[in-house]
Amino acid sequence: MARLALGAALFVLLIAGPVWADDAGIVIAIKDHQFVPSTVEIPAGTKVKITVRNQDQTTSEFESVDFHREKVVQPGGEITVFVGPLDRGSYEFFDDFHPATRGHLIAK
Ligand SMILES: [Cu+2]
Repeated sequence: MARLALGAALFVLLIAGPVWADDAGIVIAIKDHQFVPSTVEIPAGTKVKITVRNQDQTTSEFESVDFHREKVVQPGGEITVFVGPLDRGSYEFFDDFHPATRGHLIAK
């Protein structure tokens, strides 16, 4: 039984491993109208998957003029966007429905 489970786990690792490496990305929560974390470092020159989870009771819109993304996030819901490859620098994002809620991607 244990050997079977280990075998299954190894199999999952083998088929899913590379996907995790490419696909894990970054998770940002929206909580009490703050991005958590509000500053996120990403590698420059690489396409990055960003998951935004809205933990508030209000609808948000994850938006960035700097990296040209805009997506509504329902209360309790999540969205994913792919960003980049970006040059080194700081890129602002915000909640378009609560514009005081802001954060930055730092590509380095
Ligand atoms: Cu918008």
